[in-house]
Amino acid sequence: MASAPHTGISARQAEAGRYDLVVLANRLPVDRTTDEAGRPGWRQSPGGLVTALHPIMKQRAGAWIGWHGLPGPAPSPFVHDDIHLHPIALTADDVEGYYEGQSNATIWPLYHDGVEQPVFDRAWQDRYRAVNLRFAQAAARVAAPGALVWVHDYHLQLVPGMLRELRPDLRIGFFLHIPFPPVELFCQMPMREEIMRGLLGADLVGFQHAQGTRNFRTLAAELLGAEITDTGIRYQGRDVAADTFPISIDVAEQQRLGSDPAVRSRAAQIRRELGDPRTVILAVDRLDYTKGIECRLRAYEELLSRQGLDPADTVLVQVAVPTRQQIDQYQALRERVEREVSRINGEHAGIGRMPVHYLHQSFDRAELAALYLAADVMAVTPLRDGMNLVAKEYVATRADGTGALVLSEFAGAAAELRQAWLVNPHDLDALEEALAGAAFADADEQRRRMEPMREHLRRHDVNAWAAGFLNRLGRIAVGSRTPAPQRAAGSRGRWAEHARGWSARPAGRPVVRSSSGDTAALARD
Ligand code: ADQ
Repeated sequence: MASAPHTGISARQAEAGRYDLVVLANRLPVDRTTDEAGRPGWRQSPGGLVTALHPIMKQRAGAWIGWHGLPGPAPSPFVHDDIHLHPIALTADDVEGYYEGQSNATIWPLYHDGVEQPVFDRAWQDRYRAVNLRFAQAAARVAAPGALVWVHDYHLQLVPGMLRELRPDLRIGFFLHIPFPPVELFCQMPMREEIMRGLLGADLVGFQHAQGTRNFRTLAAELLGAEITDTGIRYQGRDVAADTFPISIDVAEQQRLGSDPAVRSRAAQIRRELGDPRTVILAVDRLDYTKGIECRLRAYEELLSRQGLDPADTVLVQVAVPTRQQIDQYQALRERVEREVSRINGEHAGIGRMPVHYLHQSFDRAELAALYLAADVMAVTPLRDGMNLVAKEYVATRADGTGALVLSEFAGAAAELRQAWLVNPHDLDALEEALAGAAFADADEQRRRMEPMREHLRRHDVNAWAAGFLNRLGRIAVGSRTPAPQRAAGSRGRWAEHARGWSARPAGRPVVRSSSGDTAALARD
């Protein structure tokens, strides 16, 4: 089969629905780079999902559909590191409405216990529908007959239902990386039935935690009148399986980094640079209000004030990765955190020593691993978190079984890492007790707690997670084709109207397909 110049993707693959495995995620697994001569290129983005899916995507020549990260036209489909990438174009208005708005200012806070007030906006909802339809159409175009399609995360919850209408032959899986909320919270959502119908378009819906799976089943019954069966959910004549698939990390790679002499020597250097304190506490988060950074700082400050921890001999390293900086709530959080860090340092620092080191930066994997090795205590105390991979990375990196993990009960990881110092991060006393307990644990206690967690992770790494989901999806017989009852046209049925219009009118929109397999015009739909 001839490959198109520049892209490496054959024209048939790009145009005629040749892919047996298709992954959809908001972002492509690559980031834009520019070399020294100013030439643009791509680099694989760091992250477990890419690592987990890379071998299977390569083996099955799968396609990945996602946004390339910049507003404007999408690049043509191309191959990077053996993965076939199909960029989706987002306009500046799409980024504002679908991504920053509906995804990150409505759904994100609502699904995280409403720890910040979700903002509801009809224009954002329309953008969300339009962009979800664009993703669904792209998948409908490139998927082979009977292909397996895996849709990821809260940005794309309407896609399974839309895709089911466009391509009933496909086997569709959906995995939610963040928590799925209880009925009373979810029901605040103006698009609630529409989102549930979108998700129920999948054959298999996966969650991080059993609570999310239970919430989903309850909502399907209460909101849409679906029948709950032993095996899943029966809705409009189809069976939908819902189950728990806790995501994990690349354990082997993390262990390799933890034993790498260069990383170990960097860890020793970090401790020296911090002034060789008795206790180094580390926290690594995206600078997000769900991560519990402010509660943690408050607990730490109280411990210093009460001499529960010695300010002269304790350092907290707070790494806060910049994230979603266009959104008001994130800008406000950054200001509050930075003010609090200054206040603590103002009150407790001495000449040449600072109780809080605040790093608003990204690090490469090796530097992050060195930080994990340098830390006596890892504080992972989100107010709510789907899983939290940092907790797992810390445990896997500590090859000698030392270290102490303080972990929020409200992180998905707490269901697996039971030997951590589990804590309610809203309870200041409990948080202080857990931090002090972890800081003063002896090596025996550290090993007694860390070893079973390391063993658990060895058996449950990210490859096992991906294989578990895909095998389960592959075994599911595609649901019966009982036609869905026609809905009266109304705001909640709008995407279905769009999707029906599109499928009934395949030539209704000008589609530019060059012989090189350039589908960019389609992606800009
Ligand atoms: P996130 O909210 O982004 O993910 P998390 O699970 O903690 O949260 O993953 C963060 C990742 O970023 C980790 O792999 C970590 O190593 C990396 N990272 C953190 N700080 C960094 C830094 N300074 N530089 C470089 N890399 C850094 C969402 C959900 C989570 C869920 C994941 C995966 O919110 O609950 O665990 O998806 O499903």
